[in-house]
Amino acid sequence: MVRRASSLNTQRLDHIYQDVHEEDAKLFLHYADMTDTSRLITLLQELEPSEIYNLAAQSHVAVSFLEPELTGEVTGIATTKLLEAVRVSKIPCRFYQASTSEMFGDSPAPQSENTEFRPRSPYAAAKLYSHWMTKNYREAYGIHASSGILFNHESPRRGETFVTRKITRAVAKIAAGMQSKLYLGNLDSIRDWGYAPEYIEAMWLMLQQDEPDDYVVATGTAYSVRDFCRIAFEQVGFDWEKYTVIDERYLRPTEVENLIGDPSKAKAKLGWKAKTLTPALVKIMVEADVNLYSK
Ligand code: F7E
Repeated sequence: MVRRASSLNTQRLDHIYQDVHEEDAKLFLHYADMTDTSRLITLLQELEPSEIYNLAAQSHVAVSFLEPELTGEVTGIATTKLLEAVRVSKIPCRFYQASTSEMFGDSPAPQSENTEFRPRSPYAAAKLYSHWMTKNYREAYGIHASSGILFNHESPRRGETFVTRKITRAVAKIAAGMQSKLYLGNLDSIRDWGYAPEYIEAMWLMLQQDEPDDYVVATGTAYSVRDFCRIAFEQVGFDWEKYTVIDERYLRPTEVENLIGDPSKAKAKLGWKAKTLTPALVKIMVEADVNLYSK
């Protein structure tokens, strides 16, 4: 599904279209907006999908403090609209909900499927609502609906305002002489950063199981924003401290300090394990941005 906008916003899918004749195409985009229940129903009736992946969200935690109501509509209520569309259309499809480690908030690490949820942002509260609604539709209506509680997952296609890509892009631009400083907020936050393509495989595996369930997907390792920054600058032989400046504008009203996942259940039940750990991920992302900006 793609939201209609007056300028194109599908750049991150362009590579899938390249050199493909229409008859060989495997990807089709359909105009729809998650807040439009009747469109969700007509689209489901038209396509009769076998699997639905709900990744739609206002997904930026800092922005959710500025737009809490919109975040609630799109990241929260819209999930119910989609689940209702599945229920009333009676199409026997499987449903994936993109839940998030942000739902754990300030619960002590490591966090697993049994950890208490203590959300610390409008984004996290909206995602937790969607998480519980997914579970409710599973139990109340027997829908094959699973939630993946994914910890941060990144790649060269990551949006430029999330901290990993902001750092790797700045490293590449500084190395190319196109930027002089990198302005960041809280360097102390600990995150469990994995490689997005592997996490997508875990999502797919959840929908291939006989029974729907909830799974934590993570590497189980911990790095601070400072660590990420240091490793990224090391890739181009620079000292991160010379280029990084703290800017209070990037601090959040409430912060999530410590997210480290316990992926034991995903390993035992899905046979899934992260292969790319944070230092290797940093390398992939810095290399991609260095290639981009050296052009
Ligand atoms: O922040 C700190 C910031 O925005 C990571 C989303 O995909 O993952 C993501 O949420 C940490 C935070 O991601 C800057 O305060 C410091 O502690 O990259 P982020 P996030 O908030 O962890 C989860 C799993 C999701 O579900 C979300 O949708 O880095 N930080 N300085 C900064 N963060 C940003 N964005 N920009 C800075 O300048």
